[in-house]
Formats: sequence, C-alpha cells, structure tokens
Amino acid sequence: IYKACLFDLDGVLVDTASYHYQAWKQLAHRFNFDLSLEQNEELKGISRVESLERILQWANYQANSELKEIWLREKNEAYLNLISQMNPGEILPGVLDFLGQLKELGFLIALGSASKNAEIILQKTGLLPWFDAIIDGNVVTTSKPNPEVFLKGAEALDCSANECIVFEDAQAGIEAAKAAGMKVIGIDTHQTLKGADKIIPTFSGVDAQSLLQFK
Ligand code: B16
Ligand code: MG
Repeated sequence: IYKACLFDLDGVLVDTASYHYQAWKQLAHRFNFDLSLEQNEELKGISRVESLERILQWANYQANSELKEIWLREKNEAYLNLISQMNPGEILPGVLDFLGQLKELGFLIALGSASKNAEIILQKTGLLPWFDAIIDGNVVTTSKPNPEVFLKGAEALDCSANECIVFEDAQAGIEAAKAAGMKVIGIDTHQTLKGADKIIPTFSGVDAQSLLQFK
C-alpha cells in the first residue's frame, strides 16, 4: 500500500547541520552571543527566519526588522560559502544503497525540507536525479511541525498521505509527518526522537523491504 518515500534533507541524506552551526555561530558573534552545540540541535528542521528568532531570544537581544534581514542574508552567504564545497562524499552512510533499493521496489521519492538551499545541496552531492519531486523552503509557507511540506510532497507525487513514508531526524519533522497522517521513520543515533513509527540509527545495512513493513 505504500507508494512513496519523503526524505528530509539535513540530518537524513547529508549532514549540513555543522555548516548551519558554523554560519550561525559566526553571525551570533555580532551580538556577542556564543551559540552552543545543544542550542544548534534545537534549530534542526526549523526555518532560517525562525532560527534567528530563537537565537535572538537566547541571546536576549532585540533587533529591528531591517537588521534581521541583513543578518539573515549574512548568515546565508556564510552558509552558501560553506556548502559550495560539498561533494558526493558527504552523502550519509547507506543512503545511496537505500535509494537504489527503493527504486527497485518501485517507490516514488520526494524531498521534504525546510531549506531554501536544498536544490544546491542535492546538486553538489549528485543526489538530484533520485528525486521525483522536491518540496523545500521555497515552496512552503509554514515550517515543520506544520504538515504542509509533506502534504505538498504527497500531492506532487499524486499520492495520498497514507501511501507515504517520511524519513526525519528532527522532532519538529516527526511531528509534521504525524500531523500529515503519514508513517514516519526516525533517523536517530542519540535515541532522543519521540513519536516515530520506527527508528534506525543510520541507513547503513538497512533492508528497505523489511523496514517499510508496518503492522
Ligand atoms: P536554509 P531540513 C533545515 O533543513 C535545517 O535542519 C535547519 O537547521 C535550517 O534552518 C532549515 O533547513 C532552513 O535552511 O537556511 O538553508 O533555508 O532538515 O528541513 O532539510
Ligand atoms: Mg533534518
């Protein structure tokens, strides 16, 4: 009954979290704030604008909207600079093999990411040709945990929600998938995700057929 797999990008297919972290950390120095790794974890899956809002809150710093715009641009420029060097070697372990298995099983594959830079990353890493549809931060108006990104993914593939399986590494993404009425598999090395239908630590050695069976 399952026809499609919807993948989050950062933390599922590639690890861009460390690039986001470097770029935000650098930006936060502008208001004398030192962003911690734990705080960066909380930014996973949420949009750029919302990430800045959270950081400003942690820093207890007020900024007007023009300044925020400048900072958002600045952060993104730093981030783009970092990801411009990305290559296929940065695809997370087991991902390519898993995508290959999905194609063989006849699954449709879509991206469901909050990032506005998703397509560049897919291009740089050579992942782009695997995708039948790309839903990213440029086409959604609400962030995860809102289900919009995954509902649009299902629509683009001409599937209903109960035919889709989502792969996510962030709590907001798990919640978005559940709110969309989809099955969700958490990618979680630290066992901190709640509410997923199944959890795998990585795609390494995963057999798609048995993983995608649900009672
Ligand atoms: P951008 P995902 C998310 O990607 C990241 O996890 C999150 O940290 C980031 O703020 C968001 O993309 C927006 O990224 O600044 O490139 O538009 O996990 O939804 O693939
Ligand atoms: Mg993610």
